[in-house]
Amino acid sequence: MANNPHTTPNSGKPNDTNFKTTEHSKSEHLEKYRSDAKGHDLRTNHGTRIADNHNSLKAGERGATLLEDFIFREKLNHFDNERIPERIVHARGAAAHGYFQPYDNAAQYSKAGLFQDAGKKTPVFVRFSTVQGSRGSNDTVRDVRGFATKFYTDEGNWDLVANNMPVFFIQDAIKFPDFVHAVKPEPHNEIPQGQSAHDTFWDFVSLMPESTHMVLWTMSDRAFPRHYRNMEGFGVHTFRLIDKQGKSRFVKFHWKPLAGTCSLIWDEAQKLWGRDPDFNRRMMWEDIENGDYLEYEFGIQVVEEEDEHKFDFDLLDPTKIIPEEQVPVTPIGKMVLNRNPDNFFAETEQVAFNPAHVVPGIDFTNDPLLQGRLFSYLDTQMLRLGGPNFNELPINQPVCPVHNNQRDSMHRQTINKGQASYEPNSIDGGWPTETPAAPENGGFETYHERIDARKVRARSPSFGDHYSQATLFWNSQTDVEREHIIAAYTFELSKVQRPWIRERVIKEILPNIDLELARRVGENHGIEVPMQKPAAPEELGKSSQLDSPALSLMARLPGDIKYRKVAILVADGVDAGQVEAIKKKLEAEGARGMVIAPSMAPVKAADGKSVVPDAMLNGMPSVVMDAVIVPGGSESVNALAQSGQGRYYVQEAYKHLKAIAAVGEGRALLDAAAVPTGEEGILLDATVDDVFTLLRDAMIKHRVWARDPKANDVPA
Ligand code: HDD
Repeated sequence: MANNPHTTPNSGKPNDTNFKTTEHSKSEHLEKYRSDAKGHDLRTNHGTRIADNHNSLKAGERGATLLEDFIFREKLNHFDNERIPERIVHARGAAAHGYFQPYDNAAQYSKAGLFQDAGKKTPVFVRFSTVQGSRGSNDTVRDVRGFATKFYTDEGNWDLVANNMPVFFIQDAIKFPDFVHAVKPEPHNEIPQGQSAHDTFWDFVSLMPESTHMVLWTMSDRAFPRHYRNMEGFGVHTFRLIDKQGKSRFVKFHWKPLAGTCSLIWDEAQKLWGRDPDFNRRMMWEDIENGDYLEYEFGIQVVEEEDEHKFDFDLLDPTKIIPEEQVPVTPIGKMVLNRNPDNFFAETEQVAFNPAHVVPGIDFTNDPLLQGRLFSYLDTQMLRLGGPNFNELPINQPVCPVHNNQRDSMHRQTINKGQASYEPNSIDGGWPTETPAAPENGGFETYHERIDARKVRARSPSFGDHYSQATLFWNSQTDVEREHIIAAYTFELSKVQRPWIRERVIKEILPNIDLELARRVGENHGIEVPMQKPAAPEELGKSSQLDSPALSLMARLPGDIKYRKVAILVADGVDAGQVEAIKKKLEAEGARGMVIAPSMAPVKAADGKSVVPDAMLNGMPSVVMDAVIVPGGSESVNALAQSGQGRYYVQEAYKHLKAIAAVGEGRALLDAAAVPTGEEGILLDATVDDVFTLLRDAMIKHRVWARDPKANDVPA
C-alpha cells in the first residue's frame, strides 16, 4: 500500500554522514572498474567468444566481405569512434595519483574535512598540462603549465585547478575566448603548434596591457620547467577559507615543490621537441615507477577580511600576486604523487576538473575571472565527455556516497531504485534529504558576503594598474634570468610577420615594464624605444615594493642531486672500475648514472670485463641528462673523441650550462671537443672520489650560471 503523503517524509538520520576516506579509498574505488585480460578469452562486447580474429567473413576466400559479419562490424565501429574532442585548452597532459596530508595548523583556517586531522591522507589525482598545443604536441614548449588537483575528500571532490604561474593574461573571463583564439595556432593554416611566437598572440597581448605581467612570466624560464617535480603551482585567484566559527579569510593557494624549482635552457627545450617530445611526462612516469615520488608542500597566503583593501592592488585582480615578502606563504600540508594511472584514456583523458567543485570550508571571491570559470568547465565537459553523466566516469566519481534526483541522459550508469526522483517526496521516505544549515552539519553554505551595488557592465578602477607588478617581477630576476627574458622577447617577436605588431610591443608595452628591457629587445630588432615610459600614470601604477626575491627561480634551487640523471660516456677500453664507482656514488645521492656508449653493443672494458650500455649517444642525448662524466681508459676516450657524436655530446652539454666532469684521461674528450677546461663547472681530477665531490657541488646549483654569457659562442 502507498505511503500516506501527509506523514512526515523521512525519519531517522542519513547513514553516510560520517563517511571517511583513506589514502587508498580512490584506488580501491577504481579497482572494481579495472580490467585485466590475463587468462581470459577474447570476446565481442556482448560476450560472444571469438574463434577467428584475423579474417573477416567473406563470400569465398577471395570474395567481398559480408555485411553479416557482426564481429568485424562491431570491432571497426568501436575503433572508428575511439577519439573524443580534446580539451580546448590544456589538451596535452600527464597525470598521477597520490595523497594529500595536512599539517596540524591547517584546521584553524578551514573547516574542510581534509584539513582537520594531521594524520589523515586524502587521495588525489593531479594532471599537469601545457595550454596551447594539441594532444600530440611537445612537452617542453614555451607555455604555461596546468597543475590541476582533484582531492577525493570525505565530503566530496575539491578541484584546485591551478597553473605554474601565479597570474593570468586577462582580468575578466569574457575575454577568455579572445585570448585563446589569439594564442592557439592561427585559424587559416593551423600554425604554429604549441607556441606563442606568432602574430595573433602578440597582436592581442600588445593591445591588452593587462596581459603584460603574465606575458613576462611566460617569457621567463618558468615556461619550460625541467620536471613537473620542479615547478610551483598557484591557484591564481584569491579564494576564501571558512573556519569552524564561520569566519572567512582571503587566501591564495600555493604548491611548493620539495625538490626545488628549476627549468630547462631555451635552446635545450627546443631541441627536446625533436629528441624527446614526451620529456616531462616520461620523467614523471619513470620516476614514479622507480619509487622516486613527486612531493609538494601546500601553502596559503592568508589575508584577514578587514585587510582586504590594505594592498596597492586589488585582491580580486587575477593579474596580481601578493608578494611573499608582504604576506608569507604558510605551509599547511604536503602532497605526494606516488602511482601512475593504469590507463591514459580512462584516467588522464577523461578526468574532468572544475574550479566550482568545492567542499564546505572553501569558497569563492568575486574575481571576475574566477566567476567566469565557474561556468565554463562544466559547460566544456558536456561536449568533451558527451553529456552530463561524465561525473559517473570512475576517475571523476567522488569516493563518498552520492545521491540526488538528477536522472537519465546519455550513458547513464547508475541504476536508481525507487519511484521518486524529486524532493520533497513522501513516496521514497523523503530520501535523499537536505543537510539542515548549521556549520556542524556539514552541508555547503555559501559565505554570506555583504553586497550593495548597482548592476553594471564595468571594470573596477582598482584593476587599472597593468605594469607595476611586471616591473616588480623584472626587478626580482637575477642577471641570467633577465638575459633569458630579453632573448625570449627577441626570439618570439622575430617570428611575428607584421612590423607594426613588433613595434607596438617594443615601443608601447616593454618600456612600461623597464626601459632597459625595451632598449635591449629594441636593439635586437633595430627599433628605437622611447626614453620614458609611455603609459598613463594610472596604468603604470605604483608598487610599494621594489623587488620580491621569491619571484626568482634561483630562490628555491634543488639543494641536492636527488633524481638527477648523469651521462657516463663509455667506449671499448673504458675503466670499468671507475664506471662502477661513479654509478655507486650517484646512487648513494639518490641520482642516476646512465652508461652511454656509441652503440648498444656491450662495451669491452680495459680489464676485459663487459659493460652493458643503458643507451647510445644519439638515443639518450645530452639534452635529456643533467650532467656528463667521462671516465678514464685512454682507448675509450680516444674513440669518443674521434666520434662526432661523442664530441657533440659534451659540446651540447656545455652550451646548456651543464656540469661536465672527467676522470684522468677522460679530459682528452673535452679537449677534442674544444670545451674550455679550467673554468667553473668543468671538473677534472685523477680519482672518482675527487671528481665526484666537485660534480655534486656544481650540480646542486642546477646549472653553471657563470657560463651563461658564453653559451651562444658554442655552435652545437
Ligand atoms: Fe582554465 C582547463 C587552469 C582560466 C576555461 N584550466 C584548464 C586546466 C587547467 C586550467 C589546469 C586543465 C585541467 C585538466 O587538466 O583537465 N584556467 C586555469 C587557470 C586559469 C584558467 C589557473 C586562471 C586563473 N580557464 C580559465 C578561464 C576559462 C577557462 C578564464 C573560461 C572562462 N580551462 C577552461 C576550459 C578548460 C580549462 C575551457 C579546458 C578543458 C577543461 O576546462 O576541462 O573550460
